[in-house]
Amino acid sequence: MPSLKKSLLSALFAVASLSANAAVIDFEGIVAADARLFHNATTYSEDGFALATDTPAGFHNDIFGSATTNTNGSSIFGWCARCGTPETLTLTGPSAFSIASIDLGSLSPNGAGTVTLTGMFVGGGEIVQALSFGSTWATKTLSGFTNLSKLNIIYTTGSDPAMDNLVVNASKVPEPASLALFGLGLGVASLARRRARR
Ligand SMILES: [Ca+2]
Ligand SMILES: [Ca+2]
Repeated sequence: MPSLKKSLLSALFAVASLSANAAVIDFEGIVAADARLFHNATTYSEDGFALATDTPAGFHNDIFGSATTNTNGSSIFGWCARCGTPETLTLTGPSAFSIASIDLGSLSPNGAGTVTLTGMFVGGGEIVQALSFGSTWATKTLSGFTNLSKLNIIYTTGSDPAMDNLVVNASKVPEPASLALFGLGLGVASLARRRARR
């Protein structure tokens, strides 16, 4: 009975997706359109994720409102406008997490350069990807950045990097009710399999 099996499977996937926490870190909601706030911040939190810098106050780690500088029309996070050395931003989640994409651009109409992402896997090891940025904002799709304990976002070359819309997904410890449902689903699925074999 393939259609029953299919619907059972999709029900299972629906239950499984309850244990994931998808979010977009978009830096909205705390800055007026014409403001430049969060100046020289060292930590920022959104959707259960935290962004920290290894560079103390004195550099630019700002959320810029949509009407300032070279934004994408919304609030963005710009950093390291005048760093002499690379600055590392570190993203951590409420648990192991993945990141599917990030928007990169430049604060300045003439800014361009390279940002390197290094994802640290929960079980050890890392994945590294260098991404170019320029005055035109672009979405960078990432592959393999899953099951991470943290993500380093490092400005490596150029000037005035900025980012927005980090599409992240953190695994969450399933609640007992979800676990019970999941177990029930498994039982029904194996029953259906047994029936189908007859
Ligand atoms: Ca958000
Ligand atoms: Ca934004």
